[in-house]
Amino acid sequence: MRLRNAMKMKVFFHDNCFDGLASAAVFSNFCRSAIDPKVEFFYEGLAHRAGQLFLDVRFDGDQNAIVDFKYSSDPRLTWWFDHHQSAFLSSEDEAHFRADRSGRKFHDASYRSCTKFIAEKVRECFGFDSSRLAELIRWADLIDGAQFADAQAAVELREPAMKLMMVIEGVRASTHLHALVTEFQQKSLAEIMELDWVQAAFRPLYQRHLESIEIIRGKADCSDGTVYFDVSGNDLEGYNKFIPYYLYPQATYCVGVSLSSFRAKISVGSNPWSPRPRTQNLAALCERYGGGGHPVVGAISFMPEDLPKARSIAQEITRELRSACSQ
Ligand SMILES: [Mn+2]
Repeated sequence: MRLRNAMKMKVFFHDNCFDGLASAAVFSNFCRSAIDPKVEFFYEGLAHRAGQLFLDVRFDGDQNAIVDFKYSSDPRLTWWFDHHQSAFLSSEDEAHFRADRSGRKFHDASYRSCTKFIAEKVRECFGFDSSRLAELIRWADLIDGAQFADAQAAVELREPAMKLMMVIEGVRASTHLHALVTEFQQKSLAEIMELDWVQAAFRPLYQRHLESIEIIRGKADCSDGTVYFDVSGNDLEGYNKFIPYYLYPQATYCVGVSLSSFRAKISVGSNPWSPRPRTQNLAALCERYGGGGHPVVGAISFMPEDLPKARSIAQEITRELRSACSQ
C-alpha cells in the first residue's frame, strides 16, 4: 500500500510581529491537534508594501492559511483570520469574503490581537481548546493591544515576552522567525529567551534599541500633542514604537518616517497613556493615503524612491493631528 504524503499546510503570517508569529503558533497547534497530526507546516512572513501585496506570494500548500494579515480572494486560500480594521485591499475582496461559505475565514476588528481571536474562534467553531498556549495568547494580546502599564514597561523590556517582541521585530533571518513559531508551541517564553541563538540575536538588537532611543530623541519634535520624527537617514526601520511616548509622555499622537530596502514608511500612532483622549481614527486617516491599520495605530508604505512624497504626506498628517489636538 502506498503511504499517503503528509498534508502540506502553508501558513502566511504578519512578518516581524509578535502577534503575527503567535497567531501562526496558535493556528498550527490547532491544525496539528484538531485537523491532522501528521500535517507538515511551511511558513512565510508577509509585509505591508506599496504596490501589489500578493504579487510574489505562492499559495502552494495543500491548504493555505493567512493569519494577522490582509485577505486574499485567491481560490487557493483555505483559512484566514484577521483583526485589522483595514483587512481588505478592495471592496471586491470584501464582497468575496462576505460571500464565503467555507466556515474557515474569519474577521473581527474588535479583537486586540489576532492570536486571541484565533484561540476564541477555534474554540467556538471547532470546540478546540488552546489553553496550553495561554501564556503566549495573553502576551500577544497585551503586546498587540499595547496594554502595558506605562511607556517604561513598553520601552525598558524587562519581561521575557517584551525581549522576544524586540527579537521578532528586529530579526531579519526568516529561518529564525519560523523557528520561533515552533518554539512558541513547545516552550515557555522565559525558556525561549534562554536559547543561545535567541540570546545572540537579542544582544545587538538591545544595543541598537538603546541607541534608537537617542536617535529618536535627537530627531523628534513635539508640539500640540503630536511628535514628528524622520529617521529615514538613520537605517532604523524596526524601532520600538513606544519610544516617542517614553520621551514625550504628554504627546497624544506620533508620526514617524523611516526607510528600509523595500519601503519608505509613515508610522502613525497614538499614545496608550496619553493624558488627552485620542479623537482621530488612525486607520481611516492612513487609508486616505493608501495605508491602513487600527484606529489607534496605522501606517502607509511607499516605494523607497518615493521617500520625499512620504515625508510631505507625513508632515501633512502631523499638521492635521496637531490642529485636532489644539482644538
Ligand atoms: Mn495583529
